[in-house]
Amino acid sequence: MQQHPDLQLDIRGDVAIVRLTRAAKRNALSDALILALRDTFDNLPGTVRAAVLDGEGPHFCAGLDLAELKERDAGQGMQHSRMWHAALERVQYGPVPVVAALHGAVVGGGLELASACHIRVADSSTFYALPEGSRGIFVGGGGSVRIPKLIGAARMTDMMMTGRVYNAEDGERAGFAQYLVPEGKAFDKALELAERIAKNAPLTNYALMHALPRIAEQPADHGFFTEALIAGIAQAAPDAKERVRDFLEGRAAKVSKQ
Ligand code: 1HE
Repeated sequence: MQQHPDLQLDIRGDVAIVRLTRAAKRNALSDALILALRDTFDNLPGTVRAAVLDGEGPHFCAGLDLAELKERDAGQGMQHSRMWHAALERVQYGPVPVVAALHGAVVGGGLELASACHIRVADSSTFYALPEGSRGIFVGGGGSVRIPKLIGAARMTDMMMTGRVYNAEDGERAGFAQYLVPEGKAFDKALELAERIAKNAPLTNYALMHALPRIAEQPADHGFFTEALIAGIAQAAPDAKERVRDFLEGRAAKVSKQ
């Protein structure tokens, strides 16, 4: 696979570290970079069990590369949005769970990218905004589907209508991130979590990535049925039987207060 100059892939054991390396442009996402993200998640080595997504420099991502926002007709605009959808779909429903390490600006398409990840770790420098509202455009990278699931449609409406910016603390309370850490510590925490996630039974991670969000969209009756199917599949795996035996025979860690 041809590596894009603004995207770096490092493999550390069973964790892939995917880093946006366009700090001079605040990691703004050009079309080529979006396609490189798609290809990277599509082609992760089979040994990888989890990934960290990070951004070089003081900001995670400034969103769409506004320099490329040229005159498009309605059809081209729709196709452009669909290209983002396809790429971020490979992040959310790709081969492995993705932990985003957030810092500085997580704005516009950068927030859409972060919301396609499974876990978000934010350091105290993080801020969240959707400047599309004031740029006369709309989200196009799946933000209207994913962001309300994190913070609710009312907060997203407010952000886009009024230009409201959430700081790291308010953002964590609102639901953007599951973890809030001191400045400069997001990557370390994200890597620690990814290494922990990589040790899970692959089928459990698969169920969390692929079944849980779909069950959450289903009517309750369908959801219960889908849950039963995936629960049956997961517990039948030899890996699950071994892990339960390890606990019963005193070889596995108990659940304990952190
Ligand atoms: C960019 C971009 C960009 C920076 N596209 N070039 N996103 C936005 O509307 C956010 C626009 N960016 C900003 O508000 C600020 O740049 C930041 C708050 C992210 C960072 O501020 P700062 O002071 O650290 O950096 P800067 O001086 O503003 O930017 C440094 C350089 O990056 C500068 O270029 P230079 O050649 O003058 O050095 C900026 O022009 C450039 N830059 N952000 C292009 N976004 C699927 S649809 C999604 C729709 C959206 O994402 S819309 C929201 C776009």
